Amino acid sequence: MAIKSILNFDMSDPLVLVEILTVPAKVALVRFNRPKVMNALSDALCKELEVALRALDDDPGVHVIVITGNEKAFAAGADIAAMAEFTYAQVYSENYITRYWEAARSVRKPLIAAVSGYALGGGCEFAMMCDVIIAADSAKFGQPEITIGTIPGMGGTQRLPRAVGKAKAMEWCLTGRFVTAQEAEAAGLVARVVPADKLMEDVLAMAGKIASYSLPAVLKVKETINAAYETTLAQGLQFERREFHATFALQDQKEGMRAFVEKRKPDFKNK
Ligand code: CO8
Repeated sequence: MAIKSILNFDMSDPLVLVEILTVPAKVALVRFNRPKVMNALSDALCKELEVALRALDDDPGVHVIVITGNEKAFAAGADIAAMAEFTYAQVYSENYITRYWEAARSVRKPLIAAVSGYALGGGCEFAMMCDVIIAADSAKFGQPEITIGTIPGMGGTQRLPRAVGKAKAMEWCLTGRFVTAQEAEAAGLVARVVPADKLMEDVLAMAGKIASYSLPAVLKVKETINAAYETTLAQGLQFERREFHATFALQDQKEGMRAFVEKRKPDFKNK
C-alpha cells in the first residue's frame, strides 16, 4: 500500500515512511525519515507517526508493525535544536510529548523496534514503548539527557528500571553514557542482537512468524504480558487465566489444537 493512502500530510518530504509488505504477509514497516539529523524526533514527525500507527492498528490486513530508522540511527532523541528555547509555560500548556508522541502505547498489535546505530534519549524511550527490541550489533543505546541539562521525559526513568533494574537504570541515566547492543542484551533491554547486515532480514522473519499466528491470540499475549506491569501478581495471574479460558471461544484455538493432533499445519482464520 502506498504511504499516501495512509497518511494525510504533504508527502513531498515525509518524516515517516510506511509500507505494508507483501513478503512477509501482514507485516507493516515504519521508518523514521530524518536522516540528516539522526532521525531526531520532532513534533511533526511524531504527528505523522501517530497517524500511521493508528491506521496500521486499524487495518485488518496488518498483524505486526516493525519500526526502524537507518544504519546510523534508530533515533538520536528528541530534536534538541527545536527544544532548546522552549519555555516551561509552553511545554506545560501545550503538553509537550504527551499529545502525539505516545501513540505507540495504545497500539494493540505487536510493535517490533529494529534498532541500528543510535537509540538515544527519546529514541531509546520510543524503542522501549515497543514490545520487542532487536538490535544490530552496531547499535548504541542511552539516556544522555543529563548531559544537556534535562532528564528523560518519555519513560526513560520508568521503563528502563523495569527492563534492566534500578542499579543499571540509575547508572545509565545519571552518567548518560552510551551502552552497546551486547550490554543492552545482557541487561535485558534487548531481546536479541544480530549482525548489522542481517538486521532487517532477521526482524522481518520474526515479524512474519508472529503475523502467521492467530491475530486474537497474538493480541491476547501482548495484552496479558503488559498487564504484568500494571497489576499485582495475583491480579495478573487471574487476568491471564481468564484470557487463557477465553481463547477456547476462538475458532483458531480449535484449529490450532486439531491441526496438532492431525499432524498438519494450522490454517488460522483470525477468529
Ligand atoms: N536533535 C537534533 N539534532 C540532532 C540530534 C538531536 N537529538 N542528534 C543529532 N543531531 C544532528 C546534529 O546536530 C548534526 O546536525 P548538523 O549536521 O546540522 O550539525 C547531525 O544530526 C549529525 O550529528 P553529529 O554530527 O553529532 O554526528 P556524530 O556521529 O558526531 O554523533 C550522536 C552522533 C552521538 C548521536 C550525537 O549527534 C548526539 O550526541 N546527539 C544527541 C543525543 C542526545 O543527547 N539525545 C537526547 C536528546 S534529549 C531527549 O531525547 C529528551 C527526551 C524527552 C522526551 C523525548 C521524546 C521523544
